[in-house]
Amino acid sequence: MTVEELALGFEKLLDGKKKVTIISHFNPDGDAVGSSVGLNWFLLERGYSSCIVLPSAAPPFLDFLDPEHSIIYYTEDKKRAKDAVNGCDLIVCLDFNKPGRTEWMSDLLTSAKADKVMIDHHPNAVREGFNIVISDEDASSTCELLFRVLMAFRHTGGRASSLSIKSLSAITAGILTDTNNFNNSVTPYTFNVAAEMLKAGVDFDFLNNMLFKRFSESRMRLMGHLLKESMELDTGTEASCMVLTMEDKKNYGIQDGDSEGFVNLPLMIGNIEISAFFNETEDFIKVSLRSKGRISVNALAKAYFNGGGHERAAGGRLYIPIAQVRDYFRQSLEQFLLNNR
Ligand SMILES: [Mn+2]
Repeated sequence: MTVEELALGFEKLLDGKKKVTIISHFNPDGDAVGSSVGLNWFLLERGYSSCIVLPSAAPPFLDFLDPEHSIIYYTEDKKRAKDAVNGCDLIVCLDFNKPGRTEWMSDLLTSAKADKVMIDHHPNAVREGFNIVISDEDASSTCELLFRVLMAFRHTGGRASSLSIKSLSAITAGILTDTNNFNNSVTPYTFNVAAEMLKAGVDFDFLNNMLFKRFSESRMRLMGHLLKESMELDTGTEASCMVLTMEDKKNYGIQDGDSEGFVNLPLMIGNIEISAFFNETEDFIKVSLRSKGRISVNALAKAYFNGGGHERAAGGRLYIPIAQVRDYFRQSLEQFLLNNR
């Protein structure tokens, strides 16, 4: 079935529902928050009692998408989160392909009695337990896919202007962050959507400033430190390896979300094809992998880093001492390149 046909099924399923709860993934990013907020406004404006539940906090730079602080974070208010998930008649899951991506909310989500819809752009969506799964790997972002879905609704008649600016802005924010400002995963349709957003009055200057130009001085200094002291390049495997330790974070006084985007920097170097970024936390090492396209970091993350994602952007976790990370990465990558020639 096409996205448009599935969208009509979703619209029909919405008919007769009153309470909708929107859920996105653990460690929510711009696409997760943008799609959730965009759909939430769409539903609220059409008379639904709708709310958003996220498993964990969003990074502070996304605060502007939720100025009224209406998002329920499971980590902050378990009771309200549980009531919202158990007390609704429809759950819409955005920007994740399996319940496990909600971490500690996974059981809550799977055992909830409500009808369930998934809208997502990650590969290999798990369909079990969902009434409708709208999954499109070719979409740049869940926000782009959500927009396509809403435009297919009879109710909107394919007019972007039938959505409020609040809704359109949030959706645009997710497209901008997931494509890194139209740098990756874009298709002709992505630019069609951008054109529609502009025509409808979305303020791109404002979004650009809010999303990409509000970093702290300490984050910038830390970036310099990592590029100078931590980034190691291997011309053989054409890979870069960068490690952010807890000590670095303490020294520079930065929060966890502040290192967002660091992994993309080494790919600006001509002969670097893969970039790996390791972020030490209390419980594990957070792994981010990026590729210019020749090598699938999704497969690499699955094989060696307890994770997955997209062809060019993936992530995972390691449970080894931080001092062993560089060796582990080098060995895994060499093995992977041997196996995937
Ligand atoms: Mn996404």
